Amino acid sequence: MRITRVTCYRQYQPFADGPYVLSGGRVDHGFDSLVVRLVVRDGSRVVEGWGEMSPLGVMYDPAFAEGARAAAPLLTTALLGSPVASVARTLDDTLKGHPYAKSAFDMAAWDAVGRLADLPLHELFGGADGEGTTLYRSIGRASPEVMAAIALDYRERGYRRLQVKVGGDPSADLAGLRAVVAAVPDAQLYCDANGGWSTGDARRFLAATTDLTYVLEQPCATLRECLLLRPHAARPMVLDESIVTMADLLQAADAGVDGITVKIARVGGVTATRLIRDTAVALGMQVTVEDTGGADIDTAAMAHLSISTPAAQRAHTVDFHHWVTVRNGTGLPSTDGGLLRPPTGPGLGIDVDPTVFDPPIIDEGE
Ligand code: 0XW
Ligand code: MG
Repeated sequence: MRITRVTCYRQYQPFADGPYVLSGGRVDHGFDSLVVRLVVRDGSRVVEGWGEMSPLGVMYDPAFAEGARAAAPLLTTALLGSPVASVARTLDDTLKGHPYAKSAFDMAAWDAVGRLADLPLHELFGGADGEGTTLYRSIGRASPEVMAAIALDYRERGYRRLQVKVGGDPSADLAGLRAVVAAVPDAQLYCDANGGWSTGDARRFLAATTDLTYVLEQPCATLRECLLLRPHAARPMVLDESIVTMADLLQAADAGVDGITVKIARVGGVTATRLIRDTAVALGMQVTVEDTGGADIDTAAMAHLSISTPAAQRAHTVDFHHWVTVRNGTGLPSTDGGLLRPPTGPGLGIDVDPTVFDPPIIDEGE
């Protein structure tokens, strides 16, 4: 079962709902995605596998689209002729670090493995627990009136859970949060500072919101600051940007962090995501599996990894194919009722039509 051809495409995916605004004045307008196709031969049988990775601009994680494209020729050369089963090892032996640059290749290998096994990926990852995974939408930083209007719009579109972006001036953050709560009092809320607060800012925000119910997400930039804050936050805390390695996960669990968000690109692909997810589950934590960006291909991967996470410990995920104005696959089930359902076909279970892309940036092998 060797990889015989590698093709890479670039797809720009503008946001459907306008600019995405995080703390610290960070803004982005779309995902700049790397799509990878691997052709795998098993005797006379030939299958294709697809993978996708997009960072959120250059300002969210230590990752950037140009970096992924720069690493792609090196990774392509290493994978050509190599066994699909050891893709993660081959990628790590070839390039130290740069997990995001490896993610689409690793995902494509898993799609191919699922097709060869004739099983949807969630069957290989623990089996489906439930019908679908609760979807949330992010409300970027804006005036309280605009944030309230966006919250109402998302609720009308069926999203039951909202992630309110905070992490700036705590009193402005508070005004935005209270406007969202007034507009949709029944929504389940996460306040995501994306690491924008000092420990002092976070403590001010926490003190001013003791009457509200929400989960606190990534309050400060470093793992150390978040863990120093942990005993002072009398509410659940989940970490996202700070969870990159298994060591980060273990440190967070030991300090009483309640949950993690595993982003497929951040940790380097589906292989590493599974390992971190399963360890977090064994540690009794709440787990979200999602990613930094992408469209249908990436959403399919999130759907399989999420539905195979035990429902009692699964938080939520995102439907990126509805965040952007372009598509790159067909076959994702409906998200009615605010649920991301997994495709049932083998591998990722979606069909990718390469004619939607511009000519490939890499096409090697036969
Ligand atoms: C909401 N997200 C999943 C989308 C962007 O990649 C950032 C991320 C977050 O948690 O802020
Ligand atoms: Mg987050």
